[in-house]
Amino acid sequence: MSDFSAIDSAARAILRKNDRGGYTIPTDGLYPYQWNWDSAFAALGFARFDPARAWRELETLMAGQWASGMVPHILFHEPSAGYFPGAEVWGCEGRGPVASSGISQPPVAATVARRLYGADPEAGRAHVARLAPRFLAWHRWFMQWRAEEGMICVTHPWESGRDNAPDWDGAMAAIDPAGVGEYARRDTAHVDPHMRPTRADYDRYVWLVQLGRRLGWDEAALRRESPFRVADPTMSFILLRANRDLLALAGPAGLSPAERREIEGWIAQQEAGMAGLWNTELQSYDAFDLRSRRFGGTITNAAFLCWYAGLGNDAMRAHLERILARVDYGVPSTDPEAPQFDPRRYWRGPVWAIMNAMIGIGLEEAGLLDLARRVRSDTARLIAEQGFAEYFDPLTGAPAGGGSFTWTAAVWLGWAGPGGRDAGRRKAAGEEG
Ligand code: 9WN
Repeated sequence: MSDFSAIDSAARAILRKNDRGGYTIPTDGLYPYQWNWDSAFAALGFARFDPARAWRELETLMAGQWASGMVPHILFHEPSAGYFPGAEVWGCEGRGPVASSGISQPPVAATVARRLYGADPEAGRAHVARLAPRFLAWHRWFMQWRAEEGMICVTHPWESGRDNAPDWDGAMAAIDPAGVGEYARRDTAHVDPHMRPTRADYDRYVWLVQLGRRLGWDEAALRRESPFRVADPTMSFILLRANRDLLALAGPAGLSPAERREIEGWIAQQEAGMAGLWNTELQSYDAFDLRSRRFGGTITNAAFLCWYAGLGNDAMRAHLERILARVDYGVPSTDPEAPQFDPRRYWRGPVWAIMNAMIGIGLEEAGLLDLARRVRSDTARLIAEQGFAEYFDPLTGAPAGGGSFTWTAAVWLGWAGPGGRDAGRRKAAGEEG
């Protein structure tokens, strides 16, 4: 299909259809609530045709912030029977202004806010002034509770946003989920179970939620007691990028000199900490299990977020070239040469448009234009040929997971499609977006 304006309209229609009035659900049925990083990407899509709605998306997300600064990974605005685990399982009543989960997700929001602001500084000024103190408190929460040796860790695979990536296999195997009890998954009623995490994964996901609940979602207790504490390349690279973008917004947002120095300190701490994510054996960035002091041992698409954080190198470029040469559609979530590679199972092989967008943006900024073009055109081709799937098989392009997916539509509008290319900059220059 080469009628790009028809694809643009279809993408807009998906955002409108998934709009629940101020927040956007990822897709109807499978994910009926507001998810954290999904919302940030939704804003990127809305920015193309309704900037006010884009800002609203970020504002409803940040309105769910806890007093600790944490911004939950799910905000359960309206009850729904379609998803497990719901608010009653998390046990976070009264912790935040909106019913929510007890963990966070990669902080993409400040980066999106910078892009929205760049597209129209005049309209954006009041929004960044309101939002930046919230971003600051959220990033501070990460630095206080999740920074270990300058790396940013997750306390649940769901927090990384890459639920069943091989990165967590070692830490997950160390959990004995005995006593987790009976529970009924809802995801496999919506999607082919072969495209979803396994039962063994789910037992441990639920076990970790029960642990967090038992510990009252107390971060100090989690740091002391949870067997699952893994330094995550997604979280580390995305937060570093978000800190740089927040610093860039400091002027218009009216952050104080002390607050700017605080952000600069975080950036320095994170830059130094990245060495801890470098697996010399693999010659790649990798997840690092802080309990066992072992690397994950597999290259995932998260490692290729290094350029997005301003930290790429030749070894990572060589890995990306090697991996792209093995698939028709990049970037697979797991190295196709690794034994864990499974082209249809969620984060163990499939291509995800949002990861491609961040990888591609980083490559463009680093001047690796051929690679950036390949990642962008593969993403555009997948969407044009297969529609707005949650994820795609990197070997055949076949759509997988949920359909009519918000972030896939948003990535088309905001980055992969012809209109998304440099939309922010063109708008700022007074041209059509
Ligand atoms: C758990 C909503 C979310 C994404 C995650 C993706 C998936 C949830 C699930 O869906 O996770 O948070 O139930 O599988 O892995 O990245 O934010 O789209």
